[in-house]
Amino acid sequence: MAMTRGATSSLGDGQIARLRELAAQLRVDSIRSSTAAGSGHPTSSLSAADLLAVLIARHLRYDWSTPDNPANDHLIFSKGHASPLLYSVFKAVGVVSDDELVNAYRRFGSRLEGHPTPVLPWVDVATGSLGQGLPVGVGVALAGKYLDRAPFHVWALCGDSEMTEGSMWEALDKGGFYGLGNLTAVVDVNRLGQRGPTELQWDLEAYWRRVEAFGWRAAVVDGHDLRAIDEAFAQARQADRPTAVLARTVKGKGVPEVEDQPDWHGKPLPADMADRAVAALGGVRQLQVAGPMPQPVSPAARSAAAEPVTLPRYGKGEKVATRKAYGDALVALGSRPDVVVLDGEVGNSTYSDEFATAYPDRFFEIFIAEQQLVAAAVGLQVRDYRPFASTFAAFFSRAYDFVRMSGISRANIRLSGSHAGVEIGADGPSQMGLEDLAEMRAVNGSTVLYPSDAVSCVALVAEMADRQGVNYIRTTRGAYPVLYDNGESFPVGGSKQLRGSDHDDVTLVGAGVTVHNCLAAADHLAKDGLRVRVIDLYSVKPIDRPALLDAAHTGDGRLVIVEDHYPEGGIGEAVLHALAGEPLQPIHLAVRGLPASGTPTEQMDAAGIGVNAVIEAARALTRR
Ligand SMILES: Cc1ncc(C[n+]2csc(CCOP(=O)(O)OP(=O)(O)O)c2C)c(N)n1
Repeated sequence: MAMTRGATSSLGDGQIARLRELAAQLRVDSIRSSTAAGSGHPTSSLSAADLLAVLIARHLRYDWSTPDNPANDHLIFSKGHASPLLYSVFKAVGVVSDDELVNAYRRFGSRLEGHPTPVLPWVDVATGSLGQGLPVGVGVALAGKYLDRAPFHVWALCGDSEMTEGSMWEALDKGGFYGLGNLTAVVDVNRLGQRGPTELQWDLEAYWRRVEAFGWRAAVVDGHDLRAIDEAFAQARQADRPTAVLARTVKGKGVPEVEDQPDWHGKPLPADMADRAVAALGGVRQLQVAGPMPQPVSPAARSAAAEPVTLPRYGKGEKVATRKAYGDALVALGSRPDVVVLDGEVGNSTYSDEFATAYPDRFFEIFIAEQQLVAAAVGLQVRDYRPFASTFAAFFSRAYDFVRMSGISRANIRLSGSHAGVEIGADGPSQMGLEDLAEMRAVNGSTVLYPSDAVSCVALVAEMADRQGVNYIRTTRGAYPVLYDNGESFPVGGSKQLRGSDHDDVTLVGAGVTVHNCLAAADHLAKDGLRVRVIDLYSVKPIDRPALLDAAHTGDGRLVIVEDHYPEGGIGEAVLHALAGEPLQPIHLAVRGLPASGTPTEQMDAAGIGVNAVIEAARALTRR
């Protein structure tokens, strides 16, 4: 393991003195803001102050007056709890005032939230759930290297305890695989985590071996040696593979009373201690730093003109799986140069491989790394691409914290979960998405769609392309008849009435595969003389309350809701919530208990969501 010593850094003594002053200001402001707020993480900020001083003054190419300049570098605080340092950086570059920093940080209504979010125009994504910033940085760097082909660089500040998150190693793996020379992880190895020493403490050699094994360059530096940091960053920018700057630092550096002390994580300095520390650091400063500006770029991909999207067409009655229609729709959307597709090594099951064949330059195989799959999508949308990421519905649960944080990031992403429910049949419960609707419905600002046929599926995939927020579409493994005419519209928030009149006795509400069970049941019940309405609830969130209300009023509140999902948080609860306060006679058919293997029909019958169960439920309601 070789240490970067700073021997080739061009920094003269005057520049070093100015950087020292800047670092002192970042320390002073981190202390003042957190002490004034009465909360925050000053010691986590102090350890990285020298790293950030050198970065913003000398290496981060950023036009602070135009945060949406596509040529800007990206700065991601993966250790988002070091927000006092980030906001002190924003003061030092002149975009946040000293008054706001000290008097608004962590206060109610302030944009300087406890952990950074994109309400601040210089923040790409929300961080604070550790292990997310670097994986998102991989997505941003993928866009830079393969799509924009622009010279911007991505810098991610990471904590050393954060490095034990598996998602960080998913990011290191994919950063190495894709040769992301435009990505640098700056690891603040300050030996301490939240409750005490980290797993590797100051074993820099172990970090070095690990990151090199993942195909990264490792630069080991004393994280308080400004020349060494400068040299490491300069080399990182020139590298043809990603760099991890492994910086040996001291937590609380600059305040001897707390330096390298275990009990100071996440604690502001008391006022008297803060006063002493600020005085010892040379007092309050109002330095402004002007770092390097980006070179203008014209991103390659976006200069290509979009051709009109022509959605695939299907014959009514033809049996087509919605997962296949999803793949077909992606290919159609590929005429838009901003559409990109990511896969979790199941592209031949989700049919995203159709896009891979048609548009290999805009397809990213993330392999079996679902956290990185979602994070890469988030990173790509930072660069204004429209990512579609797909895997089995069940496996998004591995990445759920990334989906949750996407909601906080106000990220515009599109997720497709295939192989939903017991309908998948023989593979058994490990492969069945039975919780995904609940997971996705719970995300801030999400949209949840569940088409029953190929025509509605392609229409909804097209709708998703232009929607904001976290958009989820659930697809089915098996092939079922096409129900709709090509070109029919499926607005998000709507539903379709497939059977019924103004005088129905009972309404059957299904979505996805259970729509087909409802239709078969309705046809059977009609022979008994029952007037049955069938609603295809293809938009689970937002939900079509007027249509449900009308059904409830028409049928005296008699509703059979059928879903291939556990009862908690699925379609039944969505419908009942939408109709809260209405006089209802609902029967909620959902998967209860643990399925095993079998044919799709056996599975649905055993779970009590098959055709016979729907018929029985409707009869039970109308007999009352
Ligand atoms: C996923 C996740 N788990 C736990 C936490 C709680 N937490 C906040 S900071 C921290 C310690 C981080 O230590 P390190 O990465 O070494 O950063 P440092 O503060 O030492 O610079 C923990 C456990 C979190 N924010 N996110």
